[in-house]
Amino acid sequence: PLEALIFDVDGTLAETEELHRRAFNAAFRAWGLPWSWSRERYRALLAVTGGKERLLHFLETDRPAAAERGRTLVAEIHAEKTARYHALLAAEGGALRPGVRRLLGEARAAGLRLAVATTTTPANVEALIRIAFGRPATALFEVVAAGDAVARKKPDPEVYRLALGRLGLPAGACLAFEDSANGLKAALGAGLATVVTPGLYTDGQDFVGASLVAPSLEAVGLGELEALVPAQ
Ligand code: XBP
Ligand code: MG
Repeated sequence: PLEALIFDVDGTLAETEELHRRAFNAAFRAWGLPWSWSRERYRALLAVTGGKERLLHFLETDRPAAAERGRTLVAEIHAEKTARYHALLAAEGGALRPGVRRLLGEARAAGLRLAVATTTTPANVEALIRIAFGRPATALFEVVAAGDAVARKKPDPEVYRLALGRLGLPAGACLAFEDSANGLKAALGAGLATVVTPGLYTDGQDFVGASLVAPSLEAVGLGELEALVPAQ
């Protein structure tokens, strides 16, 4: 039976990728770098998960001269980007995707356990949850498996395995929630039945293997979710 729900953050709880993109561009400007990622460009860049990994990939493929300073430059720009992202979240609010707040409430009321498995940093999870719920992330999610806690980011299943280990549950007792093909691959790789709600940057991707694909969680109820995992 269903015992826990494990949520991706970016794109799934909230449409944060546009804020991430703008935060990257603001960080480039702050560093005097004449780089700017358009929405179209960012859509392609999202194939590389993890902000630091994405930036390194951009340097290696587009800016070989800067790539020589590689990881140091990436760490510096990324720290600036994280600060800009927090400022954007604070200024514009962390609007949750439709159905997210209601489903989390229903799940808690039904005694389900809640976890997060994300590529972004714990600080970014904390910032979003505090702004959206007015509470610390740990007040809502028993387990937060995030970013650099694993060696290999999504689509590798490691972050989902970490979440399952911390919950102390088998994959068959849990459901994953994702918005992207990379996230879905990670969840499936850990043996999890997965609900996909494609978002602004992930619509049109390949979601084969998902247990349910819905435009959002707005019309998704707990009963429907319970039927997606084995009864025994
Ligand atoms: C989201 C990501 C993250 C964010 C940026 O992937 O790839 O990198 O874009 O966050 P998922 P950081 O939703 O599959 O976890 O810059 O903090 O990495
Ligand atoms: Mg995502």
